[in-house]
Amino acid sequence: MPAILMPLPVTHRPVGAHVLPLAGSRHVGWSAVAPGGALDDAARARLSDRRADLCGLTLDVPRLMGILNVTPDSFSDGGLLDGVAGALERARVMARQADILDIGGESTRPGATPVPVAEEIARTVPVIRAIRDAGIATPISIDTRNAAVARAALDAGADMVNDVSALTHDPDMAAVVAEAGVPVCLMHAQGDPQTMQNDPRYGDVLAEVMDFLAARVEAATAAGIARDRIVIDPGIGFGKTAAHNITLLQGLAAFHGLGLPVLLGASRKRFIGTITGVDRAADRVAGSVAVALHAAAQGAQILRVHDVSETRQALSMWQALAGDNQGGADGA
Ligand code: HH2
Repeated sequence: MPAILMPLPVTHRPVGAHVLPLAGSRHVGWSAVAPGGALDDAARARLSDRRADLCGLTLDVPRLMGILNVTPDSFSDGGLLDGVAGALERARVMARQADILDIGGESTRPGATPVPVAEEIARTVPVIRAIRDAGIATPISIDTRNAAVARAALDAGADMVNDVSALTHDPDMAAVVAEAGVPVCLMHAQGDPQTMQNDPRYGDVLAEVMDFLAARVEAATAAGIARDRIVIDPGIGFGKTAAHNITLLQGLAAFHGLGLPVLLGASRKRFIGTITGVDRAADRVAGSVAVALHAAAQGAQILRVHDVSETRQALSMWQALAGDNQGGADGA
């Protein structure tokens, strides 16, 4: 693995000779005057180039992925939705401000027990069908590690797959994604949900997570998944201590070096409780919004959140303050 390139993100500054867009962002640039030598053209392009559209969405502004868990046991919103009608109502509200709806039928919180595939399909597919039957056209991602669930969800109207195992859990998953020609999010996790928070360890968490994602991107493309349909995610909270999560968030911009859109899911997670002392996951909204704004300022393209309307409000203000850097003159 070559040395990690750490672009220094800058906002409030027009793009010009010395400030290039970070990963195609309209709001975030990076200083291309590298201390200690020039970057080669390929590395510069990977850090700056505009990412391919995802599910019809341009990725030059941060996009919100609203979480719709149809599970009895998710860590913060499990058991809240009353059947298909309840989930549809929540989807209708979320779709007013979310760019993508992420529907999950299996909790992957620390200590969660796996759900039989038939049960996961029975939880998610009727909700996806109901959303489509109601004429809600917002792109839907299916949050699953299982190929049969992904296939059933795509047949019912889902548009992309969000796999927290980065195609390692089910040997058939890569083929399902490749055949369907849909985007996929590859997320890093250390261990599986049941045991992942039992003393997670890394030598260099940022380098190891980047190495893992680079290898999974290679495996996905080798399985026939187009590179421009792959999204990467450092997997906040998946086999990580609060200190590991903070290191990954501080270094988030480095992930743009892989040349792919970055998704971040930190919403209401335990490390926010550890740092703030807020015990109840549903009360961690303000902390979650702070992390979302930090991720936006690091050029993350997709923010996976429970509290769509609060995050949208904060993001709208951040976007107004950050300005639109595209096509501006040099900042001199
Ligand atoms: N986090 C969770 C689930 N899916 N997918 C991606 N890509 N990134 C994440 O960080 C991520 C994810 C866990 O959060 P949640 O869905 O709220 O809880 P649960 O797994 O208990 O349903």
